[in-house]
Amino acid sequence: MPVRADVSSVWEDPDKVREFGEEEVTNLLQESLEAFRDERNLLRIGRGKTLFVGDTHGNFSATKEAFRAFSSGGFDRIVFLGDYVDRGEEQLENANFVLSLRLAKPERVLLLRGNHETFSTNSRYGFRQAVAEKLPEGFFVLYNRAFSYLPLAAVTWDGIFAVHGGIAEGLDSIGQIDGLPRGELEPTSDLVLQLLWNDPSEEVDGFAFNDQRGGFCYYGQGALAKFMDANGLRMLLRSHEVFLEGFKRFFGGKLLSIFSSTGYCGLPIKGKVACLSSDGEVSLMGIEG
Ligand SMILES: [Mn+2]
Repeated sequence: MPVRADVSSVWEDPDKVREFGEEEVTNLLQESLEAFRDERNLLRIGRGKTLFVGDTHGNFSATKEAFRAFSSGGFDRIVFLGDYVDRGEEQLENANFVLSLRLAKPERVLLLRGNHETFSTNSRYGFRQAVAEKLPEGFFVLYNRAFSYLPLAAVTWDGIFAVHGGIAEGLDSIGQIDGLPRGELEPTSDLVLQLLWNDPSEEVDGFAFNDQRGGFCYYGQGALAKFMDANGLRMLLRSHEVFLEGFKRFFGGKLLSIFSSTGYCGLPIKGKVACLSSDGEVSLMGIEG
């Protein structure tokens, strides 16, 4: 019987995550996999003050800062939009931290899958190496197995659609999302890949080939408006792209993109998180770290 990871103590003191040994990590990953597997692909968020966190990419201190803002700000829940690993200095700590939060209080913590929570991507951008430096062979696949069951998107009570990349060409209804396959280390579904990889663009109206992202799409205002009208949505909240100010609004404010790490790849990013009040107002908050 493996030693259980003490996720409640991590909730009280995030740095406790540094004390996890191999058995605790094994248990954390197995319990996370089982918890995600029991969730739907599309999470439903009921009315309440909600904090959204964009890419953190191994920046454990930025994630801790976001969690402090959540804890001290009277929030009902926190939603992470993916990209916990790759690039940063403390990728294992960052991943273990968000997984611990999710297990400690599942009703208050939601985790979505980012494009870096896929095998081919995190093999290339640092996570495989970060795991190999601290844990025996085999753990890299255990992490990816847990990641493969992460939910893909969420929708709030007041019509905000939250997803890592964006809308997908060929996906007309949010109701289709629950039917998409999960549990693949490397997603094979074109729609899953687009949800994780697509980027908005003011230069196109519908969908267009995105040559920066190797085969995925740009989506324009027309494509987004059509999707939002068909699904009774009012805003798309996503992450996935770096902006020096930590955010960018597109399409007259119908889309908000946030990035929550700081100092990403040597760039002086002013990381931001997004706050949704229980009245449905969306505001931005700066992240140090
Ligand atoms: Mn991304």
